[in-house]
Amino acid sequence: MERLRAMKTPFLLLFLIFMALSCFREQPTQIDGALTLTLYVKFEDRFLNSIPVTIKTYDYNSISFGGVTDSCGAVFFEDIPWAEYLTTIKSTAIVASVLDSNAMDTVTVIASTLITPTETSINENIIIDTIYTIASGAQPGLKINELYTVKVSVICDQFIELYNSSEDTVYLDGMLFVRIYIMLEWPSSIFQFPGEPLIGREYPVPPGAFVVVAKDAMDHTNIPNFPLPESVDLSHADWEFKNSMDYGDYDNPDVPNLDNIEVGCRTDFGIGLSTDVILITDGSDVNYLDGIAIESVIDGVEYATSSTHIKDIEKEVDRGFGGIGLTKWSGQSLERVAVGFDSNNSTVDFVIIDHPTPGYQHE
Ligand SMILES: [Ca+2]
Ligand SMILES: [Ca+2]
Ligand SMILES: [Ca+2]
Ligand SMILES: [Ca+2]
Repeated sequence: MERLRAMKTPFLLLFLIFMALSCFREQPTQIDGALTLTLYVKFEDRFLNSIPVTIKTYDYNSISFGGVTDSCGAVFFEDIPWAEYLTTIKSTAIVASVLDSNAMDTVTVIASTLITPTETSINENIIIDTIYTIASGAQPGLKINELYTVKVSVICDQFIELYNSSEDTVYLDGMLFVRIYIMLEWPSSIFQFPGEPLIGREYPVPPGAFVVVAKDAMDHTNIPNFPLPESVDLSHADWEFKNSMDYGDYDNPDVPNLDNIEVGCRTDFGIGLSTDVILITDGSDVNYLDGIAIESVIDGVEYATSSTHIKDIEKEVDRGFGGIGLTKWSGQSLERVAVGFDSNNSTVDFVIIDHPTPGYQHE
């Protein structure tokens, strides 16, 4: 009994102090268990206003709180339990255009950040932190890492290289390669990996692995009567585009095929020499007649040689375009500046390299 009474008293005291302090919210509370969290939300160098922010802790039966950033880009959470919080953001935002310094673009920004209070800090009950959002589509995953499009001659030595920048194995089963004519509603070549989209597990790509998809998987440097040493040997590509309705389309028996799914299409996968948009999608939307669903897009890259090019794909997929200065027939290639690096803005994500690098990253 003695011990019970002794334990009850401090609890009662704490409760009374808590009640008293909660009447004066402007005073800092120093009670263990109360935290004041101020989060600033940024995209690139700009603070974002009117962005919904959710914080959630699993420490106390998974409690979550929501708020919206003010005109300074700040959101406040007061008197919340002292705990580790997962901060998540997914919202449309007005951000600076990458192609026109006087314009703004609407993009979807995302963030998923862990906020951990430290007991060693002087003001352990007050946390002020900045959440850096990224464009949706820039998170790690399967990336179009290189596009070798300009060729060295009329031969079909083009390829697209994928790279898995995530920490998880991804599966190519049922994924689509799509060439875009104008915007997602107008695809112009649609080829599919074998297997079941989303659930298939036949064609794994481990973390950090490259996948070379050739237009025609042959050694283009050593074609009888037409040797082109400056071209590229794609006879060991991982995959090749082969339209089974195009009997003239080369088929390397040792290299598996992606086949065309577009009714009536009898040509190989088209890759524009110096201007195009190439997408990889998860294959969940194969009804291409009403366009390609943006939710199914895993990665998309636009490229064009001219700086005055007008974009052909939604800025949600790629805010800019790479390839300014690419020269037809030069044998140059377009590769991400660093392996898998993706900010969803191909203007800065890609660089022109002198020679293609199928299956590896340029130095
Ligand atoms: Ca082919
Ligand atoms: Ca083949
Ligand atoms: Ca991307
Ligand atoms: Ca490469």
